[in-house]
Amino acid sequence: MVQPHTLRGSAILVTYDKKDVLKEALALCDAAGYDLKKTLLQKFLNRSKFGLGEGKVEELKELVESLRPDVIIYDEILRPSQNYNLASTLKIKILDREMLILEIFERRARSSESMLQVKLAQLRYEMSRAKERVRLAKMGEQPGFMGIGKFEVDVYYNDIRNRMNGIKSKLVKASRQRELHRQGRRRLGFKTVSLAGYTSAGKTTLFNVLTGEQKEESPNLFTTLSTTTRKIRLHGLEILISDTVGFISKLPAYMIEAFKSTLEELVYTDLVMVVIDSGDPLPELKKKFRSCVSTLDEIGVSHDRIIFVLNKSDLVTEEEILEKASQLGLKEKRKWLALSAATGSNVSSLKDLVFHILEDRPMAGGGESPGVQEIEVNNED
Ligand SMILES: Nc1nc2c(ncn2[C@@H]2O[C@H](COP(=O)(O)OP(=O)(O)OP(=O)(O)O)[C@@H](O)[C@H]2O)c(=O)[nH]1
Ligand SMILES: [Mg+2]
Repeated sequence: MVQPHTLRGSAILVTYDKKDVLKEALALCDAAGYDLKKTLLQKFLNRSKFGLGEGKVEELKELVESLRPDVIIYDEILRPSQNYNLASTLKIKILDREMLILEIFERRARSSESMLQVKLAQLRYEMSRAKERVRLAKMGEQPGFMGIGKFEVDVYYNDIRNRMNGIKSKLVKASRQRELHRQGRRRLGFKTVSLAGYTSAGKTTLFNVLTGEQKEESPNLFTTLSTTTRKIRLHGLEILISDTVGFISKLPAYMIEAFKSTLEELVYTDLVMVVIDSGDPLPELKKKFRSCVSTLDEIGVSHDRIIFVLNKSDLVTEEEILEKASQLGLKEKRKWLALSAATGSNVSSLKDLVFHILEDRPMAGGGESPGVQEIEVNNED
């Protein structure tokens, strides 16, 4: 199902003067649906008052006046006071990296659970800003911050908290439902495999190849936001395989927290396949790799249950792949292999590897009955 690519508005992008960062920022703007009128490249985006240096703010002001974009996209996480200073000086809405990612998530969410997760992340973002507003109002520094007085700020703050609690309890229910599903699968003796990795690494493409599915794959970031699970048979072994939401660098902890019930699947799975885009240049590859490993650590996935799949081998030579694997430290201590989900090359080796690992391993959480039956394994709405 291809989404109509509706535009959300026009924007000026402010990002770092680094090739890989720029590339990702452009892809994020595209995924969020912004038409870029201009890109401003900077060495530093975290100066105290505006994020930008004051001279650059002047330059930006002129650009805003001549190009009249709907928003400024600021590819760094801004403190509420920095956001406020920029917005009030430039008289335009500022979307920082967090807000931009949230807009993409909002656009992409399909299942009721992922919609709730996005809503929760948005409220958390609001909450961190509201806290700052309350703090400033209490200090009497900015009593009319964004036109809101102290009393209203407190009311607003409580309102956000109540809405968050409402959503959290719905998510807890969804999470319990998942736990029941998991128990059911364990009782039936299924082993489970999950696909994880940086956004656009090719997880869904590989999922489709392994399952014969036709889930949406695209060069856009965050194509997949909800988990899909399918049953496959590997050399006679019944396995449940799940496709999951992609990771991205600088994803704040609260966003990981909001997607926890989806990402939780990775903790309870027998094997996690981390898909890596081996077509990426080395610095980008390393950055994404680190971001995946740290997200997996944060969720609590143990290293011995991870294998690394260097995907898109059709885009690079064999020597390059070996060099990249060695640069990532995979050759010494990790299980890994290279393949191309697009051409199908070496996918059979992956199947063999997964089969051997799962066959030898006692299952996560026990359960011995191999009485396989048809069960509902699709978590999507
Ligand atoms: N050349 C090449 N392209 C690939 C390969 N695998 C995937 N792609 C392309 O990479 C892009 C991203 O693929 P997806 O499968 O949507 O990636 P994903 O990891 O599921 O991404 P998200 O759902 O956004 O996290 C698509 O344009 C795919 O066609 C491959 O082996 N070779
Ligand atoms: Mg996907």
